[in-house]
Formats: sequence, structure tokens, C-alpha cells
Amino acid sequence: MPKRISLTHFLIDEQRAGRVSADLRLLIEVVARSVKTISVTVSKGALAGALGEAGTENVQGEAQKKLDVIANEILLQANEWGGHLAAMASEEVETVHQIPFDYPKGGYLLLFDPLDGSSNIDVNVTIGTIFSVLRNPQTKDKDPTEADFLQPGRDQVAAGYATYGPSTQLVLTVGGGVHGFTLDREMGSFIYTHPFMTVPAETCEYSINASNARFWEAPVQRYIAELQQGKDGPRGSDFNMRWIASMVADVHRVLTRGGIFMYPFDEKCREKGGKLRLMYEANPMAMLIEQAGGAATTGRGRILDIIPERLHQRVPVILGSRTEVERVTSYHLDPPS
Ligand code: P6P
Repeated sequence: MPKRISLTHFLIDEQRAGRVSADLRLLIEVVARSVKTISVTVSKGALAGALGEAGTENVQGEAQKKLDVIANEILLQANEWGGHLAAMASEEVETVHQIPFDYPKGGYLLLFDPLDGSSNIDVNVTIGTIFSVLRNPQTKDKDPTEADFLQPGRDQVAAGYATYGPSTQLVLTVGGGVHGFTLDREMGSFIYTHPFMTVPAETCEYSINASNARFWEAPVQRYIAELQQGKDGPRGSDFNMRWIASMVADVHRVLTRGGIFMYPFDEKCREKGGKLRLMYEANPMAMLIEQAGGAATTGRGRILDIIPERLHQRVPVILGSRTEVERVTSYHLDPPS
């Protein structure tokens, strides 16, 4: 049995290697503790009275599930007092969440989708938490504004997600590759189980909500049609499809065994700019995928190079096995005449 290394042990090693500061290590530990608390509530489901609608709407105008609200509160309260953060931003909160004046401030900004995939909660399908960490550009005596959060994804210092599935896993990058941890519920600690996760360049598995096909742009319609023609078509091989409708679960599969995940631009979400949110969904997932050797674009450009304009901005997302992402992107940039 290999030596069991905890998340704390891993982070101390990363700190000794100079990849994380003491404050960033504390930040990640506090997020991990929040994830454990969320995992306990998620795993109780109906027994915790945590299923169903909250009866409220979030800033996106989406009906909130009770667990959306619970997870959001857990993350906000756990991260307020530690002294490692200058402010937070959440999918569930319209404006920047400032650190209460009676708590010390740190040098980082934390952004998160507290519970991604909420439509799957009541049917007991894997959901998750996604987080992104930026440096605070402001001086400590000033409250960070929304503009301070609007940094391109390439400036993230850390990104990660938790999946609440058959096991609870935490997948993390601080810039030195992608590393996975599994929650040992008896010990209450995350154990290092997936070192250096990588996305194979090639794949035969794609992930997209095919019910939107009539709304896709031509390059995506062309790409998917080719996959569906299988070995008798231009690709010369058969492809499989998976769609869980929890980005965290679909991206975790891509990080675990390869694939291409797509929520591309479509006519239904034209005025919104896309379906998935840039700051706390696309950017952290793009950092993880690139750190694992994959690629992440909007179809027309690298996601991590986007200069954000709004905190809750949405973008098209095409990410995963590099060869496939590059092919789809080439169809957008160099369409047949
Ligand atoms: P659709 C979940 O609500 C989410 O934001 C992502 O996690 C997921 O990939 C997508 O929406 C699912 O969207 O249109 O399939 O319901």
C-alpha cells in the first residue's frame, strides 16, 4: 500500500517547492474544509431536508435549489475570517462579497460556483463545487471592486473543483500539474490519490447537449455530424457520447480518461454570450485542462486569454483532448469556402 499523503502534506510540499504561499495554502485548506461540509450535507439528501427548490432566484435569474444556498453560505462563512482573502465572488451573489471589517484581509480573491449541476441534485446524480483564485490587485486598505476581479484566466494562481459522486474528490492545480484527492470520510481528510492527472491528446468520446443541435453554429454542426458518421464517415472511427449536465462531472471524466466537452455558442443563448460562466466555471476548468496537457477555447480563441468585461459573463466552452479541440477550433477559424 503506497504511503497515504494528505492534502495538507501535499500543500506543505508545494509551499516548500515555492509554488504556494502560506496564505494560498491556508485558502485551499479552508476551501477543502468547506467542501467536506458540503459533501456531508449533499450525501444526506432528503434526510437533511436539503432537496428541492429554495423558492428564490440567483443573479442569473435561475431558480435556486436549497443546496445552492446552503453550499454558498458554507463557502462564504468559512472563508471570511481566515485572513487570506481580500474578497469573494459567487455565482449565487450579484456583487462582490466583501470581507467583514472586523476580520483581517489577505492578498487573494476567491471566486466559486458553490454547487454546479443543481438540476441533478434531486435525481442523485454527481454535482460539484468549482473555484478559482486570483491575486488582489488592490491595496489592503481598499475594498476590491468588481473591476479588480476582471482578470484573464491566465492570471489565476490556483483552480480546482470537488465532485460529490460515489466518492467525494478534490481536483486541484497551483500551476504544477493537476492533482486529485479522495475524501476519506472516516479520517475526515483528503488523501492524495491521483498525481499528475493528464488529458490524452486523442479521444473517441465527446460530450455535448445534442438537443441543441439545431441552434449550433455551422462549424459545430459539421464537427458533431462527422463524429456521428463513425468509421464510415470522414473521421474513420466510431465515437461515443456522454452528457451528465454537470460540468464538473463531465470535465472530471475528461481529466480522468480524455474526451472533448462542449457547450458551444448557440442561437438560444446568443444574447447572453454563451451558457457557462467565464470567471468561475470556464476559467478554472480551462486552467486545469491546460495544466493537464489539454486545450480550452471558445471555438475562436483561448479561454484563458479572454479579458473579462463582467463578473457573471458567459462564454462558449470547448475543452479537453488537444487534437479534437484544435480540430473544432480550426473549423471555426477556417470554415470550408
Ligand atoms: P443543459 C449546470 O446547470 C450547468 O451550468 C453545467 O454544469 C452543465 O454543463 C450545463 O449547465 C448543463 O446545461 O443545457 O444541458 O441543462
